[in-house]
This record gives sequence, structure tokens and C-alpha cells, in this order.
Amino acid sequence: MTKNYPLAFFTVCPKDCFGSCSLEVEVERGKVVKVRGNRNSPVNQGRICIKGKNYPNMVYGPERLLYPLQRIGKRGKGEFKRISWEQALDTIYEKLKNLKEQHGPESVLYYNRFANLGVVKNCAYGFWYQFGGFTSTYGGLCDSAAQEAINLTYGEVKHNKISDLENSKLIILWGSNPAYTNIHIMHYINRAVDKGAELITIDIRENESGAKSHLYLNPRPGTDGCLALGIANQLIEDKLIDHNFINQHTFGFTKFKELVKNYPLDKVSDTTEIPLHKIETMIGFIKNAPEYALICGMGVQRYTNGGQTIRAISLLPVLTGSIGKKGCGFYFSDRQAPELNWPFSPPKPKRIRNSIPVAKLASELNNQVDPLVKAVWIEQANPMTSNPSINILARAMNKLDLIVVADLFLTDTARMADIILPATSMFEYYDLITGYGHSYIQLQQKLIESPGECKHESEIYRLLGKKFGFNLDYLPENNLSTIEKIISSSNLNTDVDELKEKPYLHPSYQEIAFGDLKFNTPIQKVEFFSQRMRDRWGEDPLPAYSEPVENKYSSPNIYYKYPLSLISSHAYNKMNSQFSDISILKEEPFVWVNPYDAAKRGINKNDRVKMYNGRGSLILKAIITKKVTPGIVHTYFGWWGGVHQANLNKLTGEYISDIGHGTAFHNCLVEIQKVK
Ligand SMILES: Nc1nc2c(c(=O)[nH]1)N[C@H]1C(S)=C(S)[C@@H](COP(=O)(O)OP(=O)(O)OC[C@H]3O[C@@H](n4cnc5c(=O)[nH]c(N)nc54)[C@H](O)[C@@H]3O)O[C@H]1N2
Ligand SMILES: Nc1nc2c(c(=O)[nH]1)N[C@H]1C(S)=C(S)[C@@H](COP(=O)(O)OP(=O)(O)OC[C@H]3O[C@@H](n4cnc5c(=O)[nH]c(N)nc54)[C@H](O)[C@@H]3O)O[C@H]1N2
Ligand SMILES: [Mo]
Repeated sequence: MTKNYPLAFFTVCPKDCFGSCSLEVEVERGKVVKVRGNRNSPVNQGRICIKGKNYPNMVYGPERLLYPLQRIGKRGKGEFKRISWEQALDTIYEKLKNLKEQHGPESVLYYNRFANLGVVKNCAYGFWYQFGGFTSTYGGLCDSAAQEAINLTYGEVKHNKISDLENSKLIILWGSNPAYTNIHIMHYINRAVDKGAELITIDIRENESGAKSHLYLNPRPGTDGCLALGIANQLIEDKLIDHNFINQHTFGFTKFKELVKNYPLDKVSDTTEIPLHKIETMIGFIKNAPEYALICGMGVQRYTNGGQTIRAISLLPVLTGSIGKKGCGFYFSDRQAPELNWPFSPPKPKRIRNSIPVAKLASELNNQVDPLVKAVWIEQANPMTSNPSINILARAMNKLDLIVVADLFLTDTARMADIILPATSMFEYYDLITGYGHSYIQLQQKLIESPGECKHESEIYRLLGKKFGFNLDYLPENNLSTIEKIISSSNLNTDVDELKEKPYLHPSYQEIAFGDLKFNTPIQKVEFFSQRMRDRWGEDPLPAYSEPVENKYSSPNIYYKYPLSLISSHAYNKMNSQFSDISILKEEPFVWVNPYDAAKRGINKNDRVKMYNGRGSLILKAIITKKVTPGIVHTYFGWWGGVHQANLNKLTGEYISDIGHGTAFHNCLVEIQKVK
């Protein structure tokens, strides 16, 4: 008998993550048997995370949805019966057609997010444009405040090749936890520190990335902008700034200098609650290494002042001319890859009602008029776990006539659906992936047939499109010829065969970002003063600090009842709300509480606590730890209401960031109490 050896193929993890890891996947008898990092790829040199390694368990695990389902029980209860695709699509077709005829296409909300990156997910618009329109959301749950802030300041969001960090003498890690969320950059941070670089970590807690830090600063949540302005003022006063760089490449410095005079260090220490000597020590580090790398994460911008915070932080390296050179620079995300073109779009209909800020989906869903939103189609998203104010969202969803959810799992959102359509995993379709942790473009390969009756979005929309009589040229099949057309219409100098072997880097890619000292702002310089801040957002053109909402100063009445700030970071073993239900990764939800706060409430190690505020409550296990300062409770986001009874976003409010229409998840006051 001949032995069947597994075949190995290269592909890429398409998850919404900095990693965008190149994978080597073993396939045996049509099944994925092993996933490892591609050692030959310049992207990750073999590194991948625990989620990637566990992907076969996700694809073949008992949790995977394999057939279309129709709800039989109450919404949210999770009771469904299996139906055929024909039945599922017929039901959807009838309802959508009637809604469109009676109320217009805007009575349907098409809601998607970024479970996976990849240009092929645009296939949905081939259907919705031909449907004649829809209602949609704007803004973001993720980093839209920061993207807007950095674009306004620098003209582009990009950073040096991450391996350049090895040339750094000083690295500042600010509101970022790459040990969990960006393992490739963490690799180079560690190497730099091993070679003698100093590391400063600024976080509201002791995070997983800062273990080797030479200095740790713990600001009061949401006050980082104030800290940045205070440091700027002191650097200017101590004459540590690079006048040449500022004169040649920046705009508005004189006004900025006046602004930061309002932030002397003693006042900054009061506002941020960081001991004065620690801020002075940090300035000492910058004095010794004025050309340094500042890595800023997404944690700091999940506040109502998030955009201005990022403006203030991103301007710090500019002061010492720490931009456009080796071993330094401002890192947030790297978006140098060209935007890929989806060459199959039908003409855009006029009736697209882009009217709901995603941060306010819960309260705005039932508030749309002429027409009301009657139906929602959800794909690549789990709003019932990942969006704020879940209790309000559940009530709003309950009022709808039709909820369709395409997903791989019975998520909190899928539980609300009338019809669930089983979607494909990353090994079951082709795509082209542009990430944000590096600028390579990679080919995602279809390596296996889908289990059960799972279908890719392109097929779902083709089948439904046929019922409506839509032009199927706008609904291409998911195959390599479709990928070839995207490559040529996007002017990429590569092809499918080459992409099967290695990732693609665009010829204009800069290893040293802004090495040409060109800044794509209206003034063609880095903008300390941004007129567009006022014109677009009605905000101060200078990055002035303002107190965010829902804390002891801005809402003393709420604080009186709920005195703890709830901060939720991204978890190592989850991808946002994904992987939560995979049995081997399941865990009991927990919350970090400082010993002082615990003692005050009679809470002991491993006690169960009720965490609550005016918006909701849930039960978690208390981990008593000094890693978090008094006044803060910290945990990781992504547990499900339906599986863990611990949906954190029952507690979060619908706050929007100052710019970019982002979601301010961390402006959230709660109280905890021991459960008997
Ligand atoms: N393993 C894993 N990787 C992921 C993801 C995942 O879910 N799991 N998600 C991906 C996505 S979508 C994103 S957006 C990124 C997010 O990745 P990161 O940029 O690392 O963002 P967060 O985990 O939200 O927060 C980072 C840190 O900010 C801190 N923080 C919160 N508030 C403040 C504050 O006011 N001041 C300061 N100084 N620090 C604060 C938190 O304590 C946390 O340690 O990760 C991506 N990568
Ligand atoms: N409290 C709190 N809330 C947060 C955050 C936080 O830090 N704290 N972070 C926010 C951030 S940064 C983000 S980016 C958002 C993420 O929120 P979402 O964008 O909603 O992402 P996920 O929660 O990962 O949900 C994606 C869903 O798509 C499904 N899916 C996966 N692949 C496919 C596919 O190919 N097709 C279809 N149809 N479905 C698929 C997954 O199973 C999953 O249920 O959450 C935000 N929510
Ligand atoms: Mo995100």
C-alpha cells in the first residue's frame, strides 16, 4: 500500500490583525492536518500565534455550523432547525423583495466588518448595489480615530520596516500590547532590548509586553494626551528639540509651543496621576536618545478624546527630528501597500443611506425613518459581542422583521438570526490580503472543500442574485481567474504563480517611512496645527487635552455609584470575539482587580464578582493583582454572552471619539461586588 504524505501549501492568515502571517498548511486526503508559520517568508519567518496553530480545530471542531438554519425558538435562545439552502434563500428572497417593494431598499441594513481582511469580500457589493441600495454604518469599532489623527498629522499612516527596530536605542511602547496583538513587532522589540535598547512602557496596567521595561508609566485612563503635551513642553524648555527639522518639515510649531506651556509637569502629574519623578525620568531617556522609536497602540484611542490623544503622541518624535531615519520613528500601523481594486462593481446606486455611526448601532437601529430599518444582513461581524451597549442592541434587533447572519459559528449575533447561513473558513476560498502590520500583499489559497454545506459569500450572493435576476458578471465566482483580474486591474507587478511562492511588495515601498521627507498633508509638512481638524471635525486644530467622558471629573454623579474604570484589551487566545467558543481555548472569564479595591469590597482571590453599571451586569472570576492600579478593573474582550454568560459590552456605552467616528469603549465606569 502506498503511504499518503500530506502536501504542504503556502497561504496567509486573513484575520484582522497586525500579523497577516504567511502560513504553511499541510493537507492530507482533502483535510487540513497541520498549520505552521512559513519559515521562508520575510513576513514572519515561521512565527505564528496559538490561534493559527489551532485552526484545524476551528475548521473541523464540533462548534462549526455546517448547514443553513432557521430559528424556531425565541430570538437569542439559540433554537434552530436545519433547512436546505433552497429554503433559506427562498425565504430571504421573498422577504427582501417585499421589503424593497413596500419600503425601499434602505429598509435593509447591510452590516459587515472585518473578520477577515481581503479584497474579495467586496463581492457583497455586487449584490447590494444591484439590490438598488441599503442602509449602512459609518465610522469604526477599531482604530478610526487614530487613522484620522495620523492622516491629518503626517498625511499617511506608515512606519519603518519592523526589523529596523533593532537599530533603536530607545523604544517607547505606548498603549500597545504587541506581545499579544502584534507578535512580529514584539520579536524585534525583544531583539532590540537584548542588544541594549532601553524600553519604556506606558499603559494603564502592567501589560504582557513590558516585562523588560526600564521604566513603566501608568497614566489615569484617557489622559495620555496630557502626558504627551507635558513631555513636549519640557523638551522645548530644556532645548532638546531639533530646530532644523521643525523649521523645514513641520507647520504650526509656534502655536503648538504656546499651547504646551499650559502643561507644566507638576500639573501633568496631577492630571495623569503619574509620579512627577517618573515623567522626568522618561524625559531623561529621551535626552539620551533623542532619535527613538515610539510604538503607539489602539488602546489609547478608545476614548472620547482619542483622536487628539493620538495627535499629541504622534507629534512627540517630530520634536526631536526622529522621523524618516533608521532606528526611530512613529509606529502605529503600516498602510503602504496600494489599495486593491475590485473590478466587478456595478454602478453605485443613489439609495445608499449611510446613516448609522457604528458606535451607536444599538440606539440608532430603530431610529431610522423613511423608511424604518426592517431587516439586517450581517456578515464577517459579531455585533452582539463586539459592539457597545449590547442590552440596547438586543432590544433593537428584536424589533426587526428579518435578521440574516452569515457566520461559521453560533455566535451571540447568530443566535438572534432568523436565518443563519454557514460561511467558509480561511482555507476554503481565494483572496488577496493586504494587512496593516506590514505592507506585503499575499495570496490566500483555497486548499480544501468546505465541510457540510458551507458556502463562501460569493456563492451565496450568486444564488440569491439569480433569484432576483441580477447580472452575474458583477458576482464572479471565487477562483484564481477572479484573483488574476484583481491583480491586473490593481496594477500589481506579479501574478498568481509568483504569489503562491512569495508575498508581493510594491516598488514604491519605503523601508524607512518618510525617508524622502515628503508629507502628504495640505501644507506638505507634518502639521502641529491642522486646519482640517476644525474644518472636518469642529475640533481644536492644536492637540489640546480635554477630559474624556465618564470618569471621576467629567461625570461625578456616575462615578459616585460606579467608581471603577473598566478597560478591556485584546486577548492572546482570541481574535476579537473569534475563537472564544473553541473548546480547547475555552476559559472562565475573569477580571483583574487591585488588592486595595478588592479589600475595600471584601473580595478574595478567585471569588466570583458581579460587575455592573446602569447598562447591565455580568459575573466574572476576580484575579487580585497589583498589575492594575486602584480605580481600574482590567480584562480582555471577546467572551460570549451565549457561551460564557460574560459579554463585556453589556456594560460599555455608546460613546464616539472626537474624530474619525471611532468607538470609545474605555469610557466605562462600573462597580463590582462579591457574589455570595
Ligand atoms: N491576539 C490578538 N491579536 C490581535 C487582536 C486580538 O483580538 N487578539 N485584535 C487585532 C485588532 S482588531 C486590534 S484593533 C489590535 C489591538 O491591539 P493593541 O493596539 O495592542 O490594542 P489593545 O489590546 O486594545 O490595547 C493595548 C493596550 O492599551 C492599554 N490601554 C488602554 N487604555 C489606555 C490608556 O488610557 N492609556 C494607556 N497608556 N494605555 C491604555 C491596554 O491596557 C492594553 O495593554 O490587535 C490586533 N491583534
Ligand atoms: N469592549 C471592547 N469591545 C471591542 C474592542 C475592545 O477592545 N473592547 N475592540 C473593538 C475592535 S478593535 C474591533 S476590530 C471589533 C471587532 O468586531 P467585529 O468586527 O464584529 O469582529 P469579530 O468579533 O471578530 O466578529 C467577526 C465574526 O465574523 C465571523 N467570520 C469569520 N470569518 C468569516 C467569513 O469568512 N465570513 C463570514 N460571513 N463571517 C466570518 C466570525 O466567526 C465572527 O463571529 O471589536 C471591537 N469591540
Ligand atoms: Mo480592531
